Parts: sequence; C-alpha cells; structure tokens
Amino acid sequence: MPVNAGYEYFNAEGEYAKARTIDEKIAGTELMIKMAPKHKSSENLLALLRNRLKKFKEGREKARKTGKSTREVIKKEGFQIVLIGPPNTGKSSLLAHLTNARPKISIHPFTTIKAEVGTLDYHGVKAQVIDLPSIGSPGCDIGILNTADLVLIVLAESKEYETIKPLLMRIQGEHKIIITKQDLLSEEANRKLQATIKSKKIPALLISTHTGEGIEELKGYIFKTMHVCRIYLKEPGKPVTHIPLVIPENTTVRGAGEKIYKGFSAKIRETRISGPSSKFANQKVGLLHILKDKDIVEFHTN
Ligand SMILES: Nc1nc2c(ncn2[C@@H]2O[C@H](COP(=O)(O)OP(=O)(O)O)[C@@H](O)[C@H]2O)c(=O)[nH]1
Ligand SMILES: [Mg+2]
Repeated sequence: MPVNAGYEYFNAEGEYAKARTIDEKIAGTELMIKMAPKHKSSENLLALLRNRLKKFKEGREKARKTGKSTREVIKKEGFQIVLIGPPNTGKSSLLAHLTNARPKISIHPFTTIKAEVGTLDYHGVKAQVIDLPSIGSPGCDIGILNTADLVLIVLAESKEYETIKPLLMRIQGEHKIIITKQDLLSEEANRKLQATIKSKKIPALLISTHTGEGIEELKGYIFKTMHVCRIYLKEPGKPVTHIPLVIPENTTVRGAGEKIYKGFSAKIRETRISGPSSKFANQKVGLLHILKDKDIVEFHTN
C-alpha cells in the first residue's frame, strides 16, 4: 500500500490479517505502524493505522473494566451470523468450513456444549460466525437470535423444517435454511428436495461439508446479505492495496474518505476511480460519486 513499503510491512500486514484475539490485532497493528515507511505520502496510511490501534486499545480497556473475559462472553463483532439447528446436522462442520475455528465434530449428538466462535474472511470482508449448541441442549441460548444479523438454520433433512418453524418467529434479522449432507442423497432424492423447496418457497440452500458442494454459494449469499462493498485504495503511481476497505453499500467518495479517518475527506483534492462504478479507467469523480464493490480508488490529497 504505502510508498516504497518493504516486505517487512507486507509481512506485518499478513500477520494482522491472521489476528483473531484483540491482543493479536493490537500487536499486528503496532508492527504495521513500525514497518510502514515514514514519509509524506504514507501519512494517510499511518493515520488510519494509529486510529485503528486506538480503537482496539479502547475496546480492550472497556472489556477489562467491565470485568468480562473476552473469551467467555460472545461480544458482537461486526456482522454476526448464528448457526442453529437440531443435533448432528453438521453445524460444527459448517463452522469449520466457513471460518478459522476448529470445533469438535462428532457422530455423537450434543458434542458442542458451549457456543463456538469463528471469523469468516470472504475476500477481506470479515464476519463473526457463532456455532450454538444444538437445539434441546442446555447450552443453546437462543437470546443471541435477537442480536444476530443473519441466522443460518442448519438441518440435515428437509422434514426437520417443520420442527424448526416456531423458532423462525424469534429471528429478528435475516435467515436462511441450510440443508446439509447433500452427498448422502441420491440424484433422485436431491431432485425431489429441490422441487419441494421451490414449490413451498422455502428459503433454503443445499450444501455438503464433505464434498464442499454449495459452500461457495453460501459464502456469496452471506456477502450479499452484509450489504457492503470492498474498495481497494491506491496511492498515485503505486500498486493497488490487496486488503480492501469495507464500506456500506451506496457509500460516496466522501463517506469512504471519512472511513479512512474522520476529516480525511476535507483533504481530498481529486479522486480517480477504476472499476465497476467508473465509466472508464481512472475516471475523475466528485465527492458525491457512489462507489461500487471492487472499485479501485485513488485519492489525491492536499
Ligand atoms: N455425509 C455427511 N456427513 C456430514 C456432513 N456434515 C457433517 N457430517 C457428519 O455429521 C456428524 C455431525 O457433525 P457435526 O458438525 O458435529 O454436527 P453438529 O452436531 O450439528 O455440530 C459428523 O459425523 C460429521 O462428520 C455432510 O455434509 N455430509
Ligand atoms: Mg456441534
């Protein structure tokens, strides 16, 4: 990203991308600040990093003061996805497919006794995924359905849908039914299932964690539900950054600037866009121009 950034900086960036706990994120950001080149053209980057570091430290301080261990209490971090369903449907297997978490997976029902949390990274866009203990187990606290942005109801057979119906009333955000273990169905059974889903208008996706079928579609669906765009910042005359800035859909150039840090947009002298929102590469646009997913944005500042 920055001018003449050495490989140490890119290594630090990589470390940061892997960070999961708040302490790791703080350490990663500190390293990026240390390794970033220090001259005028990297001022924006440094400001962004210092701002991020400040926020992480404040968050850590707050968690300490309230006496809550960040491990036991699930703190909502950004977009939150909850996996819920009957025993043995493959919730933990799905968590392992979507995220960095490595939960216990077993043929025995009720193996998951407390909620497990992982981070989904979809091309640089992160979401928190929570694997709840199965319905019917004491650890299955459905209170979390009130804060979840997306609830994935994981079933292994479509007939389980009936038993899950009362739960649907509790869900505030979006939901989708995920029917797992597609690999166990014959082609015929699969066709029938698809037909039932269509005729009953069940919002369902079919997957298999064993063959990977449907997993990419599921990730794509999750990304769509998040209503965000990824934009890639570029400094004049330099290569494009590979870690996106994630902004809400329909954000303007000004809004994206403010996302870098508060007050940044006032410094923008000129903005050049290449990508889906531009008519041609390197198009000059105004502050009210609306950005689209995968735009490359080049800010020229005073
Ligand atoms: N055939 C098949 N088995 C699966 C699939 N997903 C999970 N399983 C198996 O189902 C069992 C329960 O899986 P688990 O993820 O622990 O389910 P959970 O109780 O819902 O968390 C395990 O034996 C898994 O190997 C799948 O897509 N296909
Ligand atoms: Mg489980």
